[in-house]
Amino acid sequence: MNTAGCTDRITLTGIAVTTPHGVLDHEKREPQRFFVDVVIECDLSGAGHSDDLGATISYAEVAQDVERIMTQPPVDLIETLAEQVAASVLQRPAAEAVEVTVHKPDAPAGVRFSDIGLSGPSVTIRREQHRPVAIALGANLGDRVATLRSAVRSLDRLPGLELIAVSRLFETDPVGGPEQPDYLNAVAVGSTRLAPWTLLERLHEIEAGRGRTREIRWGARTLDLDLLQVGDPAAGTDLRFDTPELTLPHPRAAARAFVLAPWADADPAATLSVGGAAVPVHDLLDSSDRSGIRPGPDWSPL
Ligand code: A4P
Ligand code: MG
Repeated sequence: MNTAGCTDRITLTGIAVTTPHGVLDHEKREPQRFFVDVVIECDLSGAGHSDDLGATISYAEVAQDVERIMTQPPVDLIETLAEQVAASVLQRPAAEAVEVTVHKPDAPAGVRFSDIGLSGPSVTIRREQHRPVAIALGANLGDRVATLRSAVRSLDRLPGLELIAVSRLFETDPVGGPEQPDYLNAVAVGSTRLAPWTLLERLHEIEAGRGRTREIRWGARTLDLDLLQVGDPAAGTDLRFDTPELTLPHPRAAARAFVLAPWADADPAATLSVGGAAVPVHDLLDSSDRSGIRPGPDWSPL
């Protein structure tokens, strides 16, 4: 696992809200000034090249969320407000990490603060994205075990992805496409800080590095890496996308034993969002056609 952070930033400085918060009774009645700074770490290269707001985070929306959180009924601590702002920013698919500072310049602290600049107490917190992720691996050309092993090694070294478990190998009959050799399939589960489109781009780079070409849909391949799911459907935090470039959850995962068998093996408690409901992957596997699925060679890739 590599934990290097993204260097791109979106910064909102000094969002000003006058509202009542504090431990003392009068602070809960009388509005006072708060200033909030938000620094979001996210990969801005896609937005920079496409000029597409959907590939970044709208700073206007973040600012409005900050104002909504700050104007909720009074709480005691600026720590509580900072935590809620951070959680709200991290709901955005592109956000890899966030730093939030809440200033309370007029806080009753029993001393006099300087009149210069923004003085007085503040708290600063930094929170990172940790979204569960499941990645399917498949190969049916070349030295399949060696390719899958080196793919797992590349995933394990990918900055922003932390692998937790990799399934056993399953030997599987090809589904769809032209006549082709049997596959070896596996699933890796972990947690990621990356935006799903950034992670998919990294998966495509790993495929390309193992000689993957794309001539025929569902044709034979040295390596296929698919994103099955990002986020946790049981907690209602799984990300949904419906574009040709990125569809989440993977539209064919729920019906394919060559995905479900290794997924349940890597994470026996996994659930998959099917029609908006979180369904145990084990149950999906039980009701799928498992006739073409056999144990593959032994391996311990991590
Ligand atoms: N794409 C959109 N969403 C995703 C996602 N969640 N994960 C786009 C991965 N890619 C996604 O993929 C085609 C396009 O889908 C890409 O541009 C990507 O941006 P691809 O890898 O070029 O082609 P593919 O894998 O042949 O297409 P597809 O439709 O994803 O195929 P499937 O459904 O993954 O099926 N039989 C056995 N036994 N074992 C297998 O592993 N694999 C397939 C491929 C067919 N039969 C198989 C197996
Ligand atoms: Mg694929």
